[in-house]
Amino acid sequence: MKTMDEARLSERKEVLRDFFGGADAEQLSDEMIRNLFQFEELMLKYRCAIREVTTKLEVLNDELSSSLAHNPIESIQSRIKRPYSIARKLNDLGRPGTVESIAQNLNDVAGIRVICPFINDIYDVAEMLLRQDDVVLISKKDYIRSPKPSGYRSLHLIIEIPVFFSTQKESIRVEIQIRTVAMDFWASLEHQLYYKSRSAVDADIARELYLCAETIAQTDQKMQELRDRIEDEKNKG
Ligand code: 0O2
Repeated sequence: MKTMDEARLSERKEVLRDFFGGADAEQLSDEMIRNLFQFEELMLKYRCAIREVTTKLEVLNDELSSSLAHNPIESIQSRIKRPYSIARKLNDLGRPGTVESIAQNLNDVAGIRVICPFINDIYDVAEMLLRQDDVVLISKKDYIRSPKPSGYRSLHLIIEIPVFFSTQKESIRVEIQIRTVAMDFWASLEHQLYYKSRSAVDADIARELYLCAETIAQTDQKMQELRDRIEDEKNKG
């Protein structure tokens, strides 16, 4: 008996062959169509995982906003890595460029960015998310306590969560970057200006960007202190 995937594959094969193959449709092998189909299925799993983690974060934000008297999450963004970036990363890692290899070797196909108002919110959100018993922490990199040489700051978590489908449950990996509005401002601009095009000749620019990151970090720290003072005053009064 055909599995559900095989049945769906044969149902869609001819249409996909026409769509991608054009006039040379016959040259599009069954294997290529199968890979395309499997890739699409895998991306669907990552999209479902993003939806689950985003819901968890939104629930936490609602709950914490009543106890903390402010929203610890300013915004949540997400993305699925594009096919070209996936292929390039596998190639850089020296891993096979196959669909199986994506799930085995990449942790950041599903990416979520959480933007918080204050530094302490980052750790509150991370702690509460990781306390949930279906969330498994795979790795944690604290680039806030130990910033990257570029000046980049963020808390990075790789987690695994179960996603329930009609016939099975699968553990899917998601990368979560948590940072303040100020850290995000720096990282977004530095990403556009410099991150992907570093070279030895522009050390001056790297230095300037690093100094901007330091200034922003001091401002973040000051904002946290001001908030703590305001909270203390409120609690006293
Ligand atoms: P993109 O285009 O943002 O997706 P990894 O690359 O994840 O396998 P590593 O070293 O474990 O390897 O990752 P790391 O250092 O934790 O950083 C991963 C992501 O953090 C990057 O993804 C960037 O989004 C961000 N990042 C890291 N360093 C910097 C930096 O100096 N500046 C900025 N702006 N962002 C940084 P990608 O896939 O490299 O890029």
